[in-house]
Amino acid sequence: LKSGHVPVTPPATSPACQHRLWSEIESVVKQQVAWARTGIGECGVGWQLFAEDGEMRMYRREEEVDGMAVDPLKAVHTVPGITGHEVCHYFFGPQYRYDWETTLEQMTVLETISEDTLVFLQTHKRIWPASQRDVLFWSHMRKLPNESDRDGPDLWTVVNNSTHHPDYPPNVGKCVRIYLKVCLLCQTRVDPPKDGAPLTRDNISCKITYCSVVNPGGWAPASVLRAVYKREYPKFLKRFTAYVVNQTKNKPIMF
Ligand code: 18C
Repeated sequence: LKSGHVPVTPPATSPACQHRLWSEIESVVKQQVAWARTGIGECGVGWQLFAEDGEMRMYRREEEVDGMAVDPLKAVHTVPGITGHEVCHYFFGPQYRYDWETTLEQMTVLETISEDTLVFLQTHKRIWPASQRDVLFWSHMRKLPNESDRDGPDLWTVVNNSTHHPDYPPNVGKCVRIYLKVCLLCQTRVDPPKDGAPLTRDNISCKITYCSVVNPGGWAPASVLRAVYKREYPKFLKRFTAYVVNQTKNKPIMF
């Protein structure tokens, strides 16, 4: 993405704009999309490549808060045959989550703010000897108009951000609450057939950027956490994108 071509404050057209969380959703989405659009070499911070597989590259920065690793992650990937709208649709939709999220134990939708904005409570598999983790977050999916090419496909994003819920306070049961900020940003590329033939999935690809910061919320040795990151993030992005390719291969293209 070239800087300056996409508005970082798209028009607030979602019905969720009536909700108490709306101003936070607006500001976090704006900030996270701008951050996802900043290239690896552009921001003056030292990213370290830690995983590479075909088109996929994963970078992290080692950061600690109170001795706990909270390493920011940035991953980029290009996947043929799918659109940004499709990638965001399967990442956002609760009905698909158990299909691709391998660390998930249980997922509940606590609140439906609107069709593009949900509040989730999830428990994840335990890593011995640490305590099991849970996470409570709002999730918002949004189309960002393609300002650089008005006839080109729109960009799509899903932003997940930790929040509170009075009925589900943190750290009361067996789980330690983790805190996260996640942004998935997707740009569809179209390479139209030269002979004017109809567009097929062979003519499209999706550039995916995935950024996350996860605070483990309680004691977890940095070396174990970093080993978990290194194993789980590449596994997630490869498995999830293969899932989207598989789900969409015989369906009409959803731009
Ligand atoms: O973004 C992703 N998924 C979204 C939809 O679910 C959403 C949620 C993310 C939750 C991420 C936190 C997962 C904690 C998992 C605990 C580890 C389980 C390992 C089980 C091994 C059998 O945004 C995709 C998320 C991809 C997740 C990659 C793993 C991230 C690891 C984070 C570690 C957190 C601390 C765990 C404490 C462990 C102590 C050693």
